[in-house]
Amino acid sequence: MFKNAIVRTPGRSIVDGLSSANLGKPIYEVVLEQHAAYVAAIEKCGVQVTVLDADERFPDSTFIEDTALLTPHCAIAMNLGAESRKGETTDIEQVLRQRFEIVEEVREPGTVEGGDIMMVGSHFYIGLSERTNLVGAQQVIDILEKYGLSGSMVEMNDMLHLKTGVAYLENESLVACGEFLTHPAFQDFNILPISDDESYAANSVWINGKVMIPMGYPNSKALIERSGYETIEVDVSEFRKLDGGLSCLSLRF
Ligand code: CIR
Repeated sequence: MFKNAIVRTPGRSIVDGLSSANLGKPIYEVVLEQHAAYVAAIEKCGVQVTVLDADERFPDSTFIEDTALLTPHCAIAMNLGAESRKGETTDIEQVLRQRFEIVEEVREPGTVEGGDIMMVGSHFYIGLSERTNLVGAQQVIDILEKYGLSGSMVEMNDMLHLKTGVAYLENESLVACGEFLTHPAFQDFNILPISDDESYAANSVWINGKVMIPMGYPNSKALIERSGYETIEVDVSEFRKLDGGLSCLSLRF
């Protein structure tokens, strides 16, 4: 169960965020509305949300999930793989030090982004993406093992982050799309397959028994509900324009 979440208000500079989506620039007023609705949806799941001020220096800083991994034993501040995002961690480390006794760090030449890490109980799957390298992933695994946790690496080719295409919904179940449908790392799970035309819905988030899913993906919604979950739809279309999904907008612990 999650008790807390940390989010960061999007800044006006979000219009200059990294993107490969070709969906146009986000509209700031709508970004703020969608972000507020996202926070309200998490609160509805019984989670206390800390909202950090916007940081205009970093256009992508609202995608706060990428900056850290939070475990019951320690926080791990990431060294982001995207050059323009590296500075985001400095500020987050201060925030984490107020909440966690132990704050570990991923260091150069290792790079890891939190969107590449999927928690399954005490095990953490780490995608080797263009943002997360082997040295960084090994650093995270070494840190996890110090605290009785474990990690393993997942080869991947097609997606920005691991959790762009797979999300653990507890109960041995996960939603997956594309390359993760047949990926050897996930074959022991009950896989709820997300079709290519709804692949954005593979970035859903389990929070305290409910599944938050992006608005506008009816087949995925029906599939998840048929599998026994209550869903909460949240419109994050403005964040999609920057390759961002539901999970990347918060750190949950
Ligand atoms: C980026 O490219 O870094 C941002 N525009 C989107 C980050 C999305 N993060 C995530 O999926 N965890």
